[in-house]
Amino acid sequence: MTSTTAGSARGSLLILNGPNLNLLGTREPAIYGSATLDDVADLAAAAAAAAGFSAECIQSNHEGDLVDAIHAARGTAVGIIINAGAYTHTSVAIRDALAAVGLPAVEVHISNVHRREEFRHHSYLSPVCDAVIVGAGIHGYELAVSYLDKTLA
Ligand code: CA2
Repeated sequence: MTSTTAGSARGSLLILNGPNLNLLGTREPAIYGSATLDDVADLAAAAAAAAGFSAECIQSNHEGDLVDAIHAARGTAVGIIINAGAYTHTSVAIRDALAAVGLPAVEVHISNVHRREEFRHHSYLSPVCDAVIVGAGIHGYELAVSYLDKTLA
């Protein structure tokens, strides 16, 4: 799933969502709430637009697609917001891609991963992200846009 808003003065934010996040709003509402991924894309795009950014929202269940999207952001985006889903806890490839492009990046998790199973407590991505937002529900995406709004020129 990909959606893109029209160009803006401050440039584009890449908003990346990883595996199974396409199921948002269909199952596990106690953990992930009832909003859908389209709702997340709309919310993030609206927050981006209010701050003068455009937004490209991409979801993929495939690690290599996420790596490709991060590479493509070099030269096209000014910042990255990433919820890599379960790849957060496994993917050296996504970590290396984020480090390689060197764009400001914010890691977002809808749930409070630290209140959940031990295997969710470690993120390969946090050390290469500028900020990490967990447990704020889908509001975390707006907080991530706000962080980039405040920290990007
Ligand atoms: O809390 C988050 O945002 C997570 O990144 C979500 C991932 C999970 O593996 C991470 O540990 C934390 C899982 C996304 C699965 O999304 C679903 C949504 C609705 C129904 C089923 C799965």
